[in-house]
Amino acid sequence: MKKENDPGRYTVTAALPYANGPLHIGHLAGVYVPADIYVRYLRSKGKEVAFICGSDEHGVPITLKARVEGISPQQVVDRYHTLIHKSFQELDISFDVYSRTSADIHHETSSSIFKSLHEKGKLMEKSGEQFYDNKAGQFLADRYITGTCPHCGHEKAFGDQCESCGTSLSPHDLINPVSRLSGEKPEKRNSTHWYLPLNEYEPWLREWILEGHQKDWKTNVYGQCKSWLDNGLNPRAVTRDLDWGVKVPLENARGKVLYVWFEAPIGYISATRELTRDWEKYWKDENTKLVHFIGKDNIVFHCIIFPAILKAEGSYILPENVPANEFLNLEGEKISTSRNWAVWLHEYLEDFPGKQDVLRYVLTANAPETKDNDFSWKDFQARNNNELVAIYGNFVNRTLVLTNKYYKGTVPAAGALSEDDKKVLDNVLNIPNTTGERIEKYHFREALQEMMKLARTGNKYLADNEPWKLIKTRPERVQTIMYVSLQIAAQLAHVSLPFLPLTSGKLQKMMNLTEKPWSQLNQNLPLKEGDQVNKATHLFEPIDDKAIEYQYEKLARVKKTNSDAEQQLEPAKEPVDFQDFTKLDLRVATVLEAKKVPKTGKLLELKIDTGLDQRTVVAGVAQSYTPEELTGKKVVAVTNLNPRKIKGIESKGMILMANNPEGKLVLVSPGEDALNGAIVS
Ligand code: B3M
Ligand code: ZN
Repeated sequence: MKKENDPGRYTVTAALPYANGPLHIGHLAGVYVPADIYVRYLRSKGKEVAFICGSDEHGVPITLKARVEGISPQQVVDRYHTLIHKSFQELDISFDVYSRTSADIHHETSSSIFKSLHEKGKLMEKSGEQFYDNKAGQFLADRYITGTCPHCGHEKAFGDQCESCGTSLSPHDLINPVSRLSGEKPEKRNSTHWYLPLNEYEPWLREWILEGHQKDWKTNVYGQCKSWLDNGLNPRAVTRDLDWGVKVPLENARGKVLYVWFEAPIGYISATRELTRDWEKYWKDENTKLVHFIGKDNIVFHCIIFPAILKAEGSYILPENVPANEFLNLEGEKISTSRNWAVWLHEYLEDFPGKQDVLRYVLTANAPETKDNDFSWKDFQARNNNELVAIYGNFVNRTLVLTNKYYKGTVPAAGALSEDDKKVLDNVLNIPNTTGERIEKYHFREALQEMMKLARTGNKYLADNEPWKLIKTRPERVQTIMYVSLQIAAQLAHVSLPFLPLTSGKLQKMMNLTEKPWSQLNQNLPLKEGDQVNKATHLFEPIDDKAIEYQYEKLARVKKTNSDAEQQLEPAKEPVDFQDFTKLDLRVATVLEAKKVPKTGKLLELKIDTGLDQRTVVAGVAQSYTPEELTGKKVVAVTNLNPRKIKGIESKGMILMANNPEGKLVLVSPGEDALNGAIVS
């Protein structure tokens, strides 16, 4: 049952964010901004679209967070569901429904799909050993357990996945498993679970993906699927011994819930049911095209496990495409919620009010479509100032200001078009096609570049033709120039819609345009002689260095907090009497000379002036200071230690040092005006 290439109806889903933290730019660039561009484009083409999302509110990350904060899982998800939903609305991501998996309709939908699979004999019941934490009195599913990854040796791999090498794991794979609840080695207890025999779907999956989608799925997506299939599929447990989640709807399943990755994707269906009674056409009609927007860590769940569930159930359509993105880094480092290394959407919206489109623009221009990519505040500023302000904004502003000045806002007659004018106008009609083609291929970066080509064309056209110089001498030519420029600006308003919805709306208003179906954008020029445009207001404004420095300061504070927390402090020492402390003779001294101790990488031989005498001290600081750097420095020396021979040199004392965050030694310095020989106490 092959679908026609361009069906009339689309179900577009965006990964359900975990309600255990706020949204950050990585989520936006990977999933929500591209999905929103795609959907706005489809709507503009007149397609019937259901754009589906909601919060993923089950799973161990949420119960662990609740435990750490001493609140209930429901309180955790209520807090973040509200925050996430609000941020999405402010960024103008145009979901048709934003639901949540703690909603009754989701519990009902997911348990009925489980029941249906169970009744059709599609699940296997199997009992086996599971890890159990005796102290905490509970089974340890997935992320409740950590240990060493058998593939890469990472010591903090989780029971479901190693975040270092990305391998998906089961708790039994971990070397030296430890409970995250008690920190103790868990014991094993018997427990019964329900499994989806994925291995039985392997031949079908191979045919459907490897043969059916080799051409149209992205290489990163196809590659991951192939490697899963080539490694062979095993039955997957779809239930867990937990109390937070969708209860397993069977008599003999007390204290068990559906595995979060079994029910969360069903959340797309539940949300569609919440949206409309007529939901089945979005999930059961062969003429509907289902597209999942996700990040690369979710590929296997959306391309293998969820399709197998849908196939087993039998009445649902399967995804046509799963355009997963790679990851976005921040200033060269992996974005991390736990390390607070992120640009949080709710903070961005506070720090840059009204600049939603700037973020959408930068994240699309930099989207990690084929490889991991980097976000930096410098680049953010440059793209705003040099592209949005200097090209797009500048062009539109000049065009409207001049039209108002010369013609009181009325679109002039085209007059005699030069070859160059004609070429530019051809471009105006052609760019909706080239932009749309790229969106349909999920090449959003390129699509954005096409849109920007139009702005660049306009900017260059005005600069080359300089109507302000000709207005006195060749007023007719200026009419033509302004006519052409106005067509470019108006088309820009239309073509920007999927990428920069707020800007597109503003510009349409400024130019008295009404939204036009995408398929008509290439038919006629957007304006006619005599149409009226309004006064210009600025679409974008420059972002100054201060605003960017503020963001860098924020990141520096995060770095500092993390490095303080990571410094492994030695345990406190046993108490001593004051008497014992005073036995040490600590004095201010000056380093007179310093030289390397031959054949050692670490040692310097120092000659110091202690006020009492000049003496030799050997210090292990050669990896932190050069001899030149130390010479002349004031130091604190312990002067009454018994002499020790080090590498044949008699060392009479030591100088005080401490570690810095990079693990280098720094002098404990008494200050330049301290006197040699003064007692340090
Ligand atoms: N909650 C998102 C994540 O891995 C995960 C997606 C579920 S989609 C059904 O961050
Ligand atoms: Zn690993």
